[in-house]
Amino acid sequence: MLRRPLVMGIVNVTPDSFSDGGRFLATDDAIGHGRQLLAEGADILDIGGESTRPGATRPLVADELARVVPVITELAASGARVSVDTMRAEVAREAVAAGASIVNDVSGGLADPGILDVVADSPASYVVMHWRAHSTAMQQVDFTSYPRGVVTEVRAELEQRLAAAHTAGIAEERLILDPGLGFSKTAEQNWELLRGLAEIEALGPPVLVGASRKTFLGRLLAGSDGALRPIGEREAAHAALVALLAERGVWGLRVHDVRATRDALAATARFRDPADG
Ligand code: PMM
Repeated sequence: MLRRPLVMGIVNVTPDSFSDGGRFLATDDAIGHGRQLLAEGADILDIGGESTRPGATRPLVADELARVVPVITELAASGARVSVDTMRAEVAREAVAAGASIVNDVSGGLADPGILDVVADSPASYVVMHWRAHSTAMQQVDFTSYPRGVVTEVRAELEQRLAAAHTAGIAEERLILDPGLGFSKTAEQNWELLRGLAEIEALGPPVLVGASRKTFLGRLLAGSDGALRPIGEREAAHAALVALLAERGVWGLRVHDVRATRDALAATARFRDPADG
Protein backbone atom coordinates (compact mmCIF):
# COMPACT_ATOMS: atom_id res chain seq x y z
CA MET A 1 0.00 0.00 0.00
CA LEU A 2 1.26 3.44 -0.93
CA ARG A 3 2.04 5.55 2.15
CA ARG A 4 0.04 8.75 2.19
CA PRO A 5 2.06 11.94 1.93
CA LEU A 6 2.71 13.78 5.17
CA VAL A 7 0.77 17.01 5.45
CA MET A 8 2.87 20.00 6.46
CA GLY A 9 0.56 22.80 7.59
CA ILE A 10 1.80 26.34 7.09
CA VAL A 11 1.92 28.66 10.08
CA ASN A 12 3.00 32.13 9.05
CA VAL A 13 3.85 34.35 11.97
CA THR A 14 2.60 37.52 10.41
CA PRO A 15 4.56 40.75 10.68
CA ASP A 16 3.34 42.45 13.77
CA SER A 17 2.77 46.07 14.64
CA PHE A 18 5.52 48.01 16.37
CA SER A 19 3.97 47.70 19.79
CA ASP A 20 4.54 44.74 22.08
CA GLY A 21 0.80 44.24 22.12
CA GLY A 22 0.95 43.52 18.40
CA ARG A 23 3.75 41.06 18.89
CA PHE A 24 1.93 39.07 21.55
CA LEU A 25 -1.16 39.03 19.38
CA ALA A 26 0.83 37.65 16.43
CA THR A 27 2.36 34.95 18.66
CA ASP A 28 -1.00 33.93 20.08
CA ASP A 29 -2.63 33.93 16.67
CA ALA A 30 0.08 31.70 15.24
CA ILE A 31 -0.08 29.26 18.16
CA GLY A 32 -3.87 29.12 17.82
CA HIS A 33 -3.56 28.58 14.08
CA GLY A 34 -1.03 25.79 14.62
CA ARG A 35 -3.32 24.04 17.08
CA GLN A 36 -6.18 24.28 14.63
CA LEU A 37 -4.07 22.76 11.84
CA LEU A 38 -3.08 19.89 14.15
CA ALA A 39 -6.76 19.26 14.92
CA GLU A 40 -7.43 19.18 11.17
CA GLY A 41 -4.80 16.48 10.68
CA ALA A 42 -1.47 18.20 10.03
CA ASP A 43 1.49 15.84 10.55
CA ILE A 44 4.02 18.69 10.69
CA LEU A 45 3.70 22.42 11.38
CA ASP A 46 5.97 24.62 9.26
CA ILE A 47 6.57 27.83 11.17
CA GLY A 48 7.98 30.81 9.30
CA GLY A 49 8.68 34.46 10.11
CA GLU A 50 9.90 35.64 6.70
CA SER A 51 7.57 36.12 3.75
CA THR A 52 9.06 34.78 0.53
CA ARG A 53 6.39 36.14 -1.76
CA PRO A 54 7.78 37.87 -4.86
CA GLY A 55 8.93 41.38 -3.95
CA ALA A 56 8.92 40.85 -0.17
CA THR A 57 11.68 42.56 1.81
CA ARG A 58 13.60 40.64 4.48
CA PRO A 59 12.95 41.06 8.22
CA LEU A 60 15.82 41.73 10.63
CA VAL A 61 17.25 38.57 12.20
CA ALA A 62 16.09 39.76 15.63
CA ASP A 63 12.53 40.22 14.34
CA GLU A 64 12.49 36.82 12.65
CA LEU A 65 13.68 35.21 15.90
CA ALA A 66 11.09 37.08 17.95
CA ARG A 67 8.36 35.88 15.61
CA VAL A 68 9.18 32.20 15.36
CA VAL A 69 10.89 31.10 18.58
CA PRO A 70 7.96 31.55 21.02
CA VAL A 71 5.60 29.84 18.58
CA ILE A 72 7.94 26.88 18.06
CA THR A 73 8.56 26.56 21.81
CA GLU A 74 4.88 26.39 22.58
CA LEU A 75 3.79 24.09 19.77
CA ALA A 76 6.75 21.71 20.12
CA ALA A 77 6.14 21.52 23.88
CA SER A 78 2.60 20.35 23.19
CA GLY A 79 3.97 17.46 21.13
CA ALA A 80 3.77 18.77 17.58
CA ARG A 81 6.38 17.85 14.99
CA VAL A 82 7.71 21.27 14.04
CA SER A 83 9.61 22.55 11.05
CA VAL A 84 11.13 26.03 10.83
CA ASP A 85 10.90 27.85 7.52
CA THR A 86 14.09 29.92 7.51
CA MET A 87 17.13 30.67 5.39
CA ARG A 88 19.22 31.88 8.33
CA ALA A 89 21.75 29.85 10.33
CA GLU A 90 21.06 31.74 13.52
CA VAL A 91 17.30 31.29 13.28
CA ALA A 92 17.75 27.59 12.47
CA ARG A 93 19.97 27.15 15.55
CA GLU A 94 17.49 28.83 17.90
CA ALA A 95 14.54 27.05 16.32
CA VAL A 96 16.12 23.62 16.81
CA ALA A 97 16.95 24.55 20.42
CA ALA A 98 13.28 25.51 20.86
CA GLY A 99 12.10 22.12 19.56
CA ALA A 100 12.02 22.18 15.75
CA SER A 101 13.02 18.84 14.24
CA ILE A 102 13.08 19.95 10.59
CA VAL A 103 14.88 22.94 9.05
CA ASN A 104 13.04 24.00 5.89
CA ASP A 105 15.49 26.19 4.00
CA VAL A 106 13.94 27.57 0.81
CA SER A 107 17.42 28.56 -0.36
CA GLY A 108 18.93 25.10 0.04
CA GLY A 109 21.89 26.60 1.88
CA LEU A 110 22.63 29.34 -0.66
CA ALA A 111 21.37 32.35 1.33
CA ASP A 112 23.40 31.62 4.46
CA PRO A 113 25.82 28.70 3.97
CA GLY A 114 26.43 28.48 7.74
CA ILE A 115 22.98 26.92 8.04
CA LEU A 116 24.43 23.65 6.73
CA ASP A 117 26.84 23.44 9.68
CA VAL A 118 24.05 24.27 12.12
CA VAL A 119 21.94 21.42 10.74
CA ALA A 120 24.94 19.07 10.62
CA ASP A 121 25.55 19.69 14.33
CA SER A 122 21.90 18.99 15.18
CA PRO A 123 19.63 15.96 14.83
CA ALA A 124 17.25 17.88 12.52
CA SER A 125 16.13 16.90 9.03
CA TYR A 126 16.88 19.40 6.28
CA VAL A 127 14.64 20.45 3.40
CA VAL A 128 16.75 21.46 0.40
CA MET A 129 14.56 23.57 -1.86
CA HIS A 130 15.48 24.78 -5.34
CA TRP A 131 16.13 28.54 -5.19
CA ARG A 132 18.13 31.07 -7.12
CA ALA A 133 17.57 34.50 -5.61
CA HIS A 134 15.83 36.44 -2.88
CA SER A 135 12.20 37.49 -3.34
CA THR A 136 13.06 40.99 -4.52
CA ALA A 137 14.84 39.55 -7.57
CA MET A 138 13.58 36.02 -8.16
CA GLN A 139 11.02 36.76 -10.88
CA GLN A 140 13.52 38.75 -12.97
CA VAL A 141 14.12 37.20 -16.38
CA ASP A 142 17.73 36.25 -15.57
CA PHE A 143 16.60 34.07 -12.72
CA THR A 144 13.84 32.31 -14.66
CA SER A 145 16.13 31.37 -17.54
CA TYR A 146 16.72 27.63 -17.94
CA PRO A 147 18.33 27.14 -21.38
CA ARG A 148 18.68 23.35 -20.90
CA GLY A 149 15.08 23.06 -19.70
CA VAL A 150 13.73 23.74 -16.25
CA VAL A 151 13.63 20.09 -15.13
CA THR A 152 17.23 19.38 -16.16
CA GLU A 153 18.58 22.54 -14.58
CA VAL A 154 16.60 22.31 -11.35
CA ARG A 155 17.78 18.72 -10.98
CA ALA A 156 21.42 19.71 -11.59
CA GLU A 157 21.24 22.65 -9.17
CA LEU A 158 19.57 20.52 -6.48
CA GLU A 159 22.27 17.90 -6.94
CA GLN A 160 24.88 20.57 -6.16
CA ARG A 161 23.01 21.60 -3.03
CA LEU A 162 22.78 17.97 -1.92
CA ALA A 163 26.53 17.65 -2.39
CA ALA A 164 27.07 20.78 -0.26
CA ALA A 165 24.84 19.32 2.47
CA HIS A 166 26.77 16.03 2.38
CA THR A 167 30.08 17.88 2.56
CA ALA A 168 28.86 19.78 5.62
CA GLY A 169 28.15 16.43 7.26
CA ILE A 170 24.36 16.09 6.97
CA ALA A 171 23.57 12.40 6.57
CA GLU A 172 21.61 11.32 3.48
CA GLU A 173 18.67 10.05 5.52
CA ARG A 174 18.12 13.53 6.98
CA LEU A 175 17.67 15.20 3.58
CA ILE A 176 14.40 16.09 1.84
CA LEU A 177 14.18 17.70 -1.62
CA ASP A 178 11.73 20.31 -2.88
CA PRO A 179 11.46 21.60 -6.48
CA GLY A 180 10.55 25.08 -5.17
CA LEU A 181 7.43 25.86 -7.17
CA GLY A 182 7.16 29.59 -7.87
CA PHE A 183 10.71 30.40 -6.84
CA SER A 184 12.44 31.82 -9.93
CA LYS A 185 9.93 29.94 -12.07
CA THR A 186 7.19 31.03 -14.41
CA ALA A 187 3.78 29.38 -14.26
CA GLU A 188 4.63 27.15 -17.23
CA GLN A 189 7.93 26.14 -15.62
CA ASN A 190 6.03 25.05 -12.49
CA TRP A 191 3.82 22.78 -14.59
CA GLU A 192 6.86 21.36 -16.37
CA LEU A 193 8.47 20.60 -13.02
CA LEU A 194 5.34 18.85 -11.77
CA ARG A 195 5.26 16.77 -14.96
CA GLY A 196 8.97 16.01 -14.60
CA LEU A 197 8.97 15.23 -10.89
CA ALA A 198 10.39 11.75 -11.55
CA GLU A 199 13.70 13.44 -12.44
CA ILE A 200 13.83 15.10 -9.02
CA GLU A 201 12.76 11.90 -7.26
CA ALA A 202 15.61 10.10 -9.05
CA LEU A 203 18.12 12.11 -6.97
CA GLY A 204 17.21 9.85 -4.05
CA PRO A 205 15.85 11.77 -1.05
CA PRO A 206 12.12 12.01 -0.34
CA VAL A 207 10.32 14.88 -2.07
CA LEU A 208 8.21 17.68 -0.58
CA VAL A 209 6.00 19.85 -2.82
CA GLY A 210 4.43 23.21 -2.05
CA ALA A 211 1.75 24.19 -4.57
CA SER A 212 -0.89 25.50 -2.18
CA ARG A 213 -2.46 28.87 -3.18
CA LYS A 214 0.44 29.72 -5.47
CA THR A 215 0.19 32.21 -8.32
CA PHE A 216 0.45 29.55 -11.04
CA LEU A 217 -2.89 28.19 -9.84
CA GLY A 218 -4.33 31.71 -9.81
CA ARG A 219 -3.18 32.08 -13.41
CA LEU A 220 -4.59 28.69 -14.44
CA LEU A 221 -7.98 29.72 -13.07
CA ALA A 222 -7.85 33.37 -14.23
CA GLY A 223 -11.04 35.00 -15.45
CA SER A 224 -11.62 35.96 -19.09
CA ASP A 225 -10.36 39.45 -18.19
CA GLY A 226 -7.04 37.90 -17.15
CA ALA A 227 -7.56 38.64 -13.44
CA LEU A 228 -5.93 35.95 -11.28
CA ARG A 229 -8.32 33.76 -9.30
CA PRO A 230 -8.19 35.11 -5.71
CA ILE A 231 -5.91 33.28 -3.27
CA GLY A 232 -8.76 31.81 -1.24
CA GLU A 233 -10.46 30.29 -4.31
CA ARG A 234 -7.71 28.03 -5.61
CA GLU A 235 -8.31 25.03 -3.36
CA ALA A 236 -10.25 22.77 -5.76
CA ALA A 237 -7.39 22.94 -8.29
CA HIS A 238 -4.92 22.32 -5.48
CA ALA A 239 -6.88 19.27 -4.32
CA ALA A 240 -6.52 17.75 -7.79
CA LEU A 241 -2.74 18.21 -7.54
CA VAL A 242 -2.81 16.66 -4.06
CA ALA A 243 -4.42 13.53 -5.49
CA LEU A 244 -1.92 13.29 -8.36
CA LEU A 245 1.06 13.88 -6.08
CA ALA A 246 -0.22 11.25 -3.64
CA GLU A 247 -0.33 8.79 -6.53
CA ARG A 248 3.30 9.64 -7.28
CA GLY A 249 4.17 8.74 -3.70
CA VAL A 250 5.67 12.09 -2.69
CA TRP A 251 6.88 12.29 0.91
CA GLY A 252 5.08 15.48 1.86
CA LEU A 253 2.81 18.33 0.87
CA ARG A 254 3.27 21.85 2.24
CA VAL A 255 -0.23 23.33 2.41
CA HIS A 256 -2.34 26.12 3.85
CA ASP A 257 -5.66 24.25 3.92
CA VAL A 258 -4.94 21.10 5.92
CA ARG A 259 -8.56 19.97 6.10
CA ALA A 260 -9.12 20.11 2.32
CA THR A 261 -5.79 18.34 1.76
CA ARG A 262 -6.64 15.52 4.18
CA ASP A 263 -10.06 15.19 2.48
CA ALA A 264 -8.41 14.87 -0.94
CA LEU A 265 -5.94 12.31 0.45
CA ALA A 266 -8.75 10.32 2.05
CA ALA A 267 -10.61 10.09 -1.25
CA THR A 268 -7.40 9.18 -3.11
CA ALA A 269 -6.54 6.40 -0.65
CA ARG A 270 -10.09 5.02 -0.64
CA PHE A 271 -10.23 4.97 -4.44
CA ARG A 272 -6.93 3.11 -4.63
CA ASP A 273 -7.36 0.63 -1.82
CA PRO A 274 -10.67 -0.83 -0.65
CA ALA A 275 -9.15 -1.76 2.72
CA ASP A 276 -8.06 1.79 3.43
CA GLY A 277 -10.67 3.96 5.12
N1 PMM B 1 6.91 27.99 -0.52
C1 PMM B 1 6.87 29.09 0.23
C2 PMM B 1 7.55 29.17 1.46
N2 PMM B 1 8.25 28.12 1.92
N3 PMM B 1 9.02 25.92 1.64
C3 PMM B 1 9.10 24.81 0.91
N4 PMM B 1 9.82 23.76 1.36
N5 PMM B 1 8.46 24.68 -0.29
C4 PMM B 1 7.73 25.70 -0.82
O1 PMM B 1 7.19 25.53 -1.93
C5 PMM B 1 7.63 26.91 -0.08
C6 PMM B 1 8.31 26.98 1.17
C7 PMM B 1 6.10 30.28 -0.26
O2 PMM B 1 4.75 30.03 -0.23
P1 PMM B 1 3.77 30.72 0.87
O3 PMM B 1 4.08 32.20 0.79
O4 PMM B 1 2.42 30.38 0.36
O5 PMM B 1 4.08 30.13 2.20
